[in-house]
Amino acid sequence: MPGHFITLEGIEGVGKTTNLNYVRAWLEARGHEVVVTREPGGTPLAEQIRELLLTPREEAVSDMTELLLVFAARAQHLHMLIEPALARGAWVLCDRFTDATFAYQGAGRERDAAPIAVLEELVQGLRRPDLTLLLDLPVEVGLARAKARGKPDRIEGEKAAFFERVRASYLARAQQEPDRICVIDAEPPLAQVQKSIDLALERLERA
Ligand code: Z5A
Repeated sequence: MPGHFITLEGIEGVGKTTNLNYVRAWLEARGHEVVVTREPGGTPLAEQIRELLLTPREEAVSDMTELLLVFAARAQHLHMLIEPALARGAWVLCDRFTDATFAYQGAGRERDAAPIAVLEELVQGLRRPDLTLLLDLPVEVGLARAKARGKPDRIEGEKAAFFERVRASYLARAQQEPDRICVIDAEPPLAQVQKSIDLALERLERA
């Protein structure tokens, strides 16, 4: 039986890493093989591309360069890790995926979504997540949480308006695809956030 593909999304500071570990434990306790990974990254080559993307640098990075690097990493990640894991029946748990590209390289950078949709088709074919947990927070709360963590990367250095566009894009996508994208209020204490996550996982397990 083919596996399941779950992604976690949201602006900085929403608690993706924290909740990814929670989802992993939830699935493993039910006897599933879980593969935890992230984007950009997930294989040695894709992790090198992540470094290129996120390291602050003096040379300006064009929006198209950024977009193509994201999809180059994704092509490698799908080929080497995600597709083989799903084929053997594992549950793949990925910290960010293509919703992030629409949100950051599209809305954040104020670029047309059409080329992103073309690359999505080219790189992924029909592959889409079965479930996306969209952790949602007001931007100022997320940025305050992220700031407490230390030095920002190249994208984290963007202004609040950039993250407002990113958040709005995520929420708009959730409205367009309510069966796949489950919006989780990430502001309450963790235990409450995780109760909402439980419900979404139970629904997917039953499906
Ligand atoms: N990017 C892109 O541009 N295009 C793409 O297509 C893709 C990615 C795939 C790296 O992502 C960058 O890549 C990202 C977008 C870009 N750039 N930025 N900026 P990342 O996912 O690796 O980076 P991140 O957004 O900084 O994620 P993170 O490290 O996983 O952080 P997080 O989501 O904020 O999670 P956290 O570390 O678990 O939580 C942050 C803090 O909040 C931490 O101290 C927690 O203890 C705390 N926390 C969590 N939940 C709560 C609750 N409920 N209450 C109180 N405190 C909490």
